[in-house]
Amino acid sequence: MKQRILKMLKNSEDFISGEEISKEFHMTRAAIWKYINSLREDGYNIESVPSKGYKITSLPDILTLGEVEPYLSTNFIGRNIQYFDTIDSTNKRAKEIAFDENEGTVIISEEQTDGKGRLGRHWISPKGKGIWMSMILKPKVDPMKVSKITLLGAAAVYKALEDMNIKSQIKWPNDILIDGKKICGILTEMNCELNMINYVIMGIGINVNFDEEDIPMDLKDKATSIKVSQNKEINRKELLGNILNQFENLYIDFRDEKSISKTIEICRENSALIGKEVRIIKREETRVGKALDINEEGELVVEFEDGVIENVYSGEISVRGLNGYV
Ligand code: BT5
Repeated sequence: MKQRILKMLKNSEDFISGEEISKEFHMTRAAIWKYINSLREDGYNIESVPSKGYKITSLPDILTLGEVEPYLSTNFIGRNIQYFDTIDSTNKRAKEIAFDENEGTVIISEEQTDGKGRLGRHWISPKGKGIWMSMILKPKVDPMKVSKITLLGAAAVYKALEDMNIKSQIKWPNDILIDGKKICGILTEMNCELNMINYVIMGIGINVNFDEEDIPMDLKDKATSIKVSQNKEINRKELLGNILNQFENLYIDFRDEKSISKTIEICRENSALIGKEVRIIKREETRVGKALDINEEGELVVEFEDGVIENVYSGEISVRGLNGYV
């Protein structure tokens, strides 16, 4: 009901009287007053004038469905958003509810107290400054193909930023960089049987409106935020809507087992690795080579020092820069 009252207020440029609202929703003026106060607690500024009624004067910077919906053009991705002010990890929460929720459900929190990177690493997720979200997906494809979902996510983030005139690069397989520094990481996890996926959780973390001082000292060399790089505050709702829209388009091809060449092309053309000397760490083994391409399977094609060319399907990659490998 609160959302319906909110919608009514948002759709009107003028004041709406308490009487009008109470007629529309068949409720008492006192009940309406309670909902208005609850909306105020959520951060909506609502002016009330005795003879005129209520009017929204400003919207809060929060990533609820109500706030993101105006930017959404999807059919199923992000149409159910479970929103938290604070949570340990959105990926963890998504795993807890994945069996019961539909494909496309998104968990979002303004802050994570125990955000996860790959291999149990920590992901810093300060309040209101980023997009910390996890998506529940249930593709009926071979579990072996799941790693491609990370590339779909990376391509979607790239395209969404491009829509907002922000140039980034994709560092295969799970990072987005601006000015050579990480602004986004993706963590894809799966629950499956031998040849059937129960669910996939794709977690995306984006440093949107961090200020310089929000980036911990030990990460300053390798991490930045969109705001720091562009020198301006970014509309998180618009960015999130764009990402979900872009992702749905790319995901449909994957889910329907069509070619994901659009995704591969985006990852290839905007790669931070192709043509560079790279160091690949995989299960304690470190190898050095040159990244040549990303093939149609989404694997990184690398020419190693001994001249052997191999397709790499996962691993930790660092790129040779001025100060060694970063
Ligand atoms: C990743 O891991 O890049 C995947 C990050 C996924 C985070 C999202 S947020 C929503 C969802 N819920 C979760 O709990 N997680 C997902 P990896 O490649 O392992 O990178 C982790 C490393 O990046 C850390 O060890 C730090 O060095 C660095 N790091 C930590 N927080 C960072 C941040 N906010 N920005 C840039 N780098 C960060």
